[in-house]
Amino acid sequence: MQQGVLTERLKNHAEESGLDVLGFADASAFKGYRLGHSIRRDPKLSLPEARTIIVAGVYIGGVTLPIWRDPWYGRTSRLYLSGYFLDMVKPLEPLVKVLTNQGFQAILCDGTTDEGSILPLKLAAVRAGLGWQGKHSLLISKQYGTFLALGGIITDAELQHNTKEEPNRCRDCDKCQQACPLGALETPYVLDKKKCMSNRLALEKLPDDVQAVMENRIGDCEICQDACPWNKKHIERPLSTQTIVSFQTQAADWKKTFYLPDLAEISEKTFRCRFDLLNTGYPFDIFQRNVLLALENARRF
Ligand code: B12
Repeated sequence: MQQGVLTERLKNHAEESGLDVLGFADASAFKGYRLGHSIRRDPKLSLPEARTIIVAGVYIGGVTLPIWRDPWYGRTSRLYLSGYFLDMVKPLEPLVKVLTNQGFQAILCDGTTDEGSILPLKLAAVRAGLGWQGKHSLLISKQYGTFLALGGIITDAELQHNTKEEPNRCRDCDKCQQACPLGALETPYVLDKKKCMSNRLALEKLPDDVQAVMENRIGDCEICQDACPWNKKHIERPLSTQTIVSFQTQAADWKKTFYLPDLAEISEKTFRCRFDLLNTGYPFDIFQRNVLLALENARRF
């Protein structure tokens, strides 16, 4: 099959799969990627004949819950609720099938393999022309802001690669850096994982400085994203069909799901039934600890 025809076929499947953006990039190594010898740096370490990285995004910005402003409800993130917390696999499977049916190899970027992931997705997305990395280090798309969950495929198919990267449009804006209450963005473009609340809310022992600013957060933080002007501009629109379907199977009634006094009572079994579908990997005891602390904060409010 011709390169152009295959690219078009993949684009059609992407649309049917509920993917909002799709880009193609060459599969050379990510030289500036500072992760030592991580397999993520070089797609050819995963697939020696790699020629193309396919990067896809699903818009998740529409998942704002008004109850997040109420201290009696547990707050999470759009990524958490989207079910693509660790990786975005399901919507990409049809694309893998198109490629393998044509005799190509295609490997999905899946957070459960290797060292957690096989592709640095933000960098891959920049190369594929989907946006630029903001000072919060996240990918900003002109159309969707930071609210794109990303997924990727490495393949040996030679597809039409993007050749023009989006220019960085952050200029002198430092709203995300100023907004982070824990100083995780002191160096622009580099997230200090050791300070980031999203990371630290999942720690076994919750540090005091996190407890002091977590409010009703029970997992994840979106403060830097809420401050980003590109998210204020971006178009609010309903979620793609696929995302809505997966959401409905998870929890039809978010209000009931996140009411803190009820959450504090749920058993590990109920937690598994309700929250494992969100693919967050959060252990029950850490989730429960955060719920109890959030409840304490609500009582103090
Ligand atoms: C591990 C991980 C985390 C960890 C650690 C992140 C980290 N930066 O170290 C933790 C748990 C903290 C985390 C948090 C979040 N994550 Co995360 N995370 C990942 C994961 C699995 C790997 C990222 C990784 O490899 N990080 C390692 C570091 C080294 O990479 P980096 O931040 O890209 O570092 C680069 C910059 O520092 C850059 N850099 C350095 N100097 C300069 C200078 C300039 C000018 C520029 C442009 C760049 C630059 O170079 C480094 C690369 O060498 C990816 C999925 C994936 N496969 O990519 C999701 C992913 C990046 N996360 C994502 C999200 C949404 C989040 C959260 C917002 C979660 C939330 N609350 O909703 C927060 C982000 C907060 C923030 N400001 O970044 C999304 C990003 C989507 C997007 N539009 O960008 C991804 C792609 C997951 C997904 N399914 O879509 N995450």
